[in-house]
Amino acid sequence: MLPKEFLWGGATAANQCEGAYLEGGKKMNVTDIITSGKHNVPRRITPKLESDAWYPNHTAIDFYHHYKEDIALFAEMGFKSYRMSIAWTRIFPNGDDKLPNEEGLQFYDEVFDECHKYGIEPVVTLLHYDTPLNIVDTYGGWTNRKVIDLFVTYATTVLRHYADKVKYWLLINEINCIETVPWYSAGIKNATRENIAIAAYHQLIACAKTVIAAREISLDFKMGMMYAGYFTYANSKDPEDVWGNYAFQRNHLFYADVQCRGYYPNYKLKEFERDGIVLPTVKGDNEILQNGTVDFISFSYYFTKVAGKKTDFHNVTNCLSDTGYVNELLPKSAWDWQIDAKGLRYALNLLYDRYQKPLMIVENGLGANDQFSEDGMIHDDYRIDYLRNHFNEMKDAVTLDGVELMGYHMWGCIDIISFATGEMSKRYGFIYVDVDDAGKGTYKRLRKDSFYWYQKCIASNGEDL
Ligand code: BGP
Repeated sequence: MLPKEFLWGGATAANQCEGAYLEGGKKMNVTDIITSGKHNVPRRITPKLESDAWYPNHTAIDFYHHYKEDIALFAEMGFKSYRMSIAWTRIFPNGDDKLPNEEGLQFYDEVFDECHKYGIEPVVTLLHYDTPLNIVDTYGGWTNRKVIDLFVTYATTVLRHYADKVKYWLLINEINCIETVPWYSAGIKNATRENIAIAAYHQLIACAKTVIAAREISLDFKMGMMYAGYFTYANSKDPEDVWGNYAFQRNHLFYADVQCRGYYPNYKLKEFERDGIVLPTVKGDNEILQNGTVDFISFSYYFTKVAGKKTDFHNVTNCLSDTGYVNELLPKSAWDWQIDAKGLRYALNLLYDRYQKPLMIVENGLGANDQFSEDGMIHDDYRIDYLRNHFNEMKDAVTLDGVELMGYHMWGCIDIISFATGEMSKRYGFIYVDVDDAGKGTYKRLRKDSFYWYQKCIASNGEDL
């Protein structure tokens, strides 16, 4: 049995659901200048908005105006928690404003009040791929140490303002993906090894400083890091592949190592030494890392990958793409993401064994090309099967392996913009939203079969699958 206080919920991100990209005082962030892509056509960063290009994050699913309806639907499913993010640019539109934007603070006050109306606990990500564009234009993004204090000012402002409404905070979404999506993660245009290492250093210091400040604001806060689940299997039993896989996976886990243990591990320092990368350390930084470790680890899990002697960690062009090898034993989604339910048990044990800290799944789910049946419904049995298989492995990790798991949040609990492709047609939700890849539609919401299945799952605390 899962613990009775298990947080069953769902997840979204501001930039992928809110829309209203210039409303309520908000200014642009790095996602607002990225065009839509397609399954195999990458999205484009356009420093100047192009009149004939489509920018899906500008409207998304208009959660900004539909949040009451959407949260009511989450409550109908029985959500205990809802993982969402605050857009930095709603609170400090330029990222460096002297005072916060009251309209932005008000918007999230209303969202959190709506959640609490139904007994839903918010789980709030402070930065989910949406660094203010002005931070990039004026400071050059996270390679500039100044951004540390700008982020800490933003973070402590919302931590203080929502202290009595939000207990669970996630620092930087998928912080290990700075290596592969540096623009989304850190507003880095020139993604050299050095720039990524420097920006990552500043983000890790910013996270630690935020945790230290959080302890002063409320002892009730639970501060979590957010790790992009890079869980890989060796491409063969060749020791070179086994080592290559180990090194690849550890390069991602490095970001969790620092946030959970409070220091840069030797294997990373030796790598930087070999590669002539000099970290921009400042006196006092080591103490900050040491004192700013997190309470729990949240992570995303979509797939496992395969890695080996030929996988070069620093040349993986997209955090969600293959590491060069496909596991032909596994089925794949319509977007070629390998489906591996057993891998979730492996992932939960790997993280728990390495850090002995409580875990929280804050992203998992199946992006699919949902279609209506003649009866006007969406019979997404494939999504129910995916979730049932993953929940069985998740329960085994808890009941058979003793993993401490705080909760589960299905990614895209309502259809939202795909991060990698900008499409709406890559649908994850329990709730269908009538918007197409060009932003056209009625924006009406519709319950899929999985909506009712998840309702029963939550009501039985994961027993009735
Ligand atoms: C993760 C991001 C999420 C979400 C997810 C699914 O990396 O943290 O924001 O988008 O990927 O990816 P996609 O939306 O491209 O299917």
